[in-house]
Amino acid sequence: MQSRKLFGLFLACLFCVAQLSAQPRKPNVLFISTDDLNNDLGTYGHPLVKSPNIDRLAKRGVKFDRAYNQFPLCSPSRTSMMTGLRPDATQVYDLQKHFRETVPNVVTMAQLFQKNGYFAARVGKIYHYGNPGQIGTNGLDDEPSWNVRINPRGVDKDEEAVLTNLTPKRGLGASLSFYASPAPDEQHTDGKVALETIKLLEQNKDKPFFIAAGFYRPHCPYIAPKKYFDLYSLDKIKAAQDVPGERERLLPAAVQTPDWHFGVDELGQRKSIQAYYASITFMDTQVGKLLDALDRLGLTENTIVVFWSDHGYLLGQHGQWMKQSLFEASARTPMIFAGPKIAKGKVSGRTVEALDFYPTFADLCGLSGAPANLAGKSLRPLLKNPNAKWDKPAITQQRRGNAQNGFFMGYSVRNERYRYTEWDEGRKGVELYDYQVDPKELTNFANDPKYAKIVGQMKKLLASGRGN
Ligand SMILES: [Ca+2]
Repeated sequence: MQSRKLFGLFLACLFCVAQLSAQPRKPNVLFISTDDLNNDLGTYGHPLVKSPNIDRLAKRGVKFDRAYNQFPLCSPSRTSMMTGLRPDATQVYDLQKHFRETVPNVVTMAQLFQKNGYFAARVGKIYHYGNPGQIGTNGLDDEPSWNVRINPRGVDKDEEAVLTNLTPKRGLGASLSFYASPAPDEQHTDGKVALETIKLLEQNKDKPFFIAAGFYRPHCPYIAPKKYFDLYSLDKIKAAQDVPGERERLLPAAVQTPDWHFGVDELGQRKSIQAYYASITFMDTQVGKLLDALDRLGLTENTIVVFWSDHGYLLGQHGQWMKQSLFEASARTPMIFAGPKIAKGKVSGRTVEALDFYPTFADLCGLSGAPANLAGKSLRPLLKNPNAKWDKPAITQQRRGNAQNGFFMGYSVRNERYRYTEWDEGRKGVELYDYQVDPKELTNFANDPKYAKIVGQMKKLLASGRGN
């Protein structure tokens, strides 16, 4: 009798083990982040830029055409993305303040992965890192977020001494500066980011992982191996054409600097664009190495791969360069998802935000214990059906002013057709752009009576979106 009972117990155990092993393993996440990359990619229709690896990721996933960051500056954007909170909740508006000072007990996205049994690691820049100043350090990292963190440092740091700087009065991290390096990919910081990430994939392939690969290019200084510069003939690269009267017409608050093109001449602008594109293709090659490694390790099928940039980048439009503005090219970012249960080769035109990553991963990976106050929304319905109904707009904000004279904020709301922006709650002006008739945002329709109804609608949309 006793032995029969034991046998029964044994069978029950066997059944349990079989059940457990039959449970589908939680999907892994490889989160690929880049710094200061706009949408100048082949897959987004750019006529010159070569990005074959990001393009092939898009071909097997969902590409968002209207994805926006919350604050087009490294630390505010990245902090918002990793905490799932709007910048007004984290109060991180600059490159100095750490969110643990303001929301000390927040559970970051990476922490939630850990709490759910995932291995969470980063290589390179995920939270803010002075680029290039803090390469090789932890930067403004958040230690509790990671099981492992790796800070590669490449030959590009040494090459800063020999680069060409067209704006020597600006800090190197905000300069138009470049260098076509003789050193191979593997010796550059981003080459090392790829190699170190691949090592982590190899070492941790048998457990659920959230591995974040944080590339530094195409952020300036635009240092990349020479072979990538050779892909872009200078005579094919055009500088942005200044539009007569635009300088006088733009709201002073709307421009990041009144120093048009930083005073750099047209040839210098074209050389900067060439170097920016070279940096994109160099970074893209490193992305390809990660995708190849997933294939080689048999991980592609069960790994959600995301490609993202912390914000966009202006290359001379509106006389402006880089970020910190609420124009489309600064607020917009590439965003691509590929992996299990995600539609293949689809494009979504819905307005989505970087802070949607957190609830999306929590949803796709079945993570429990996600904070109740996440401001984003799971993109799962759009990853299944990219044209699904969706009514959430995207909100981007930017601070202006300084400590001496006071700061003020600009808030911008984007739906599928319009962008509406209020500077200092409208005291320093409002803007309305209609991308259907004016894709280069050259006409501010905010005071056009024909658009009065739209302004009213967008104003409401902004007020409701800012609050969550
Ligand atoms: Ca950045």
